[in-house]
Amino acid sequence: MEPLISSLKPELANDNLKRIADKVIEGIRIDMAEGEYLFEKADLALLAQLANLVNHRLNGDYVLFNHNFHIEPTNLCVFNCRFCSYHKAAGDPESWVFTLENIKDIARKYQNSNVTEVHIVGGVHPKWDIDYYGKMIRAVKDILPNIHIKAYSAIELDYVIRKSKLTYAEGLKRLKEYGLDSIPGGGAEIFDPEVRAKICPDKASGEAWLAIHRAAHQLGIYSNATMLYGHIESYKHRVQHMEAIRKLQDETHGFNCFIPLKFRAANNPMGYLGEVNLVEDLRNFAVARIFMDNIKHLKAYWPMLGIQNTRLAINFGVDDIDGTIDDTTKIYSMAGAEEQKPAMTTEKLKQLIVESGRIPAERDSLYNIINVFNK
Ligand code: V47
Repeated sequence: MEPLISSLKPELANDNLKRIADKVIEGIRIDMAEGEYLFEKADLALLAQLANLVNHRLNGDYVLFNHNFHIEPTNLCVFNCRFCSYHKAAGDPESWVFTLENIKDIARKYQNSNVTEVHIVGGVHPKWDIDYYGKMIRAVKDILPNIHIKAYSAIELDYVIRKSKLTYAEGLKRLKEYGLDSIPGGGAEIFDPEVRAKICPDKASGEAWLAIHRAAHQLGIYSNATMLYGHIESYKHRVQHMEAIRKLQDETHGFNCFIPLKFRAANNPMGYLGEVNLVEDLRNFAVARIFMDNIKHLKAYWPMLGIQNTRLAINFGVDDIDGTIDDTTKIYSMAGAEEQKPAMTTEKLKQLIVESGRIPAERDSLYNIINVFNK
């Protein structure tokens, strides 16, 4: 059901908010100053109404999920992101490096299952070259020939492609030949160079992240975009970040979804900052939904947000809650997310969506709906 936004309009005492709300209701894009204004001044109820309206126009009552698992090939990393709880030095008892055989063993667990996607992402190993990254893809496809491979953040790609002395287009083309299907959204963090200098000083810049995704889209490789929020960034930084992604999407139409990722504070050098509260999470989802008018899907990644909060986020513009995941990611459990062993059965995912008053639908990795669960 279309939200009753008209009933809210006369109650807005603030003229600026009224003007912004009118634009959203009329389907007109809001600009950066208006995005910032929503972050600063709009109350939760208005944001929910507007975000629901935008989402409903794009996605109706469907909330999507898929059947996926993760492979995290290593947590060794040449970079030192200060928010990271996951990377370890070589020799640390908590470090790991998978061989191609290890990767095949993981893939074998999903033979005869209903998974349609594997998400491969990890630390940036100092020694691996582009062909090793390709061989990891091929190892999975040898065992699961029909699986969609969403692999490697722009940070891994930037490092290994440059190391292999290739252009982004050449490197991506090579990985596509090995079987790469799409690219996850990791590594975007906040694009602003001053923020980046403080939270992830030594890794690829925002421009490099955008250039990798542009090159991928030009080769017909779809991708996702993320934003790490709730640390030292300001609302302006969030809006600038979203604007850069919105602009690239106008140019390429290659982003499938936008994924705000809440900074989690356990076991990392930025932990002293603490974490933003749930209201801030919901406000952030809503503004993202309103601002990113050209990206159809907004994902809440439930292992990061927690199951109860994901249920709430569905009423703040979220239409995608990722997948079953099956206990295969450590990035968030090591950073203190409450789902220590992230796995959800299809039944639980469906129940979560139904309890939010929406219709669960299983999607594939390119967001085609495969199954609708009406009852
Ligand atoms: O880039 C790392 C984030 C990202 C912390 O594309 C942290 O479908 C919070 O990008 N607190 C990697 N966040 C994960 C990622 C992702 C996840 C799910 C789905 C998709 C997709 C992509 O995780 C990193 C960083 O932004 N991260 N440490 C932390 N302490």
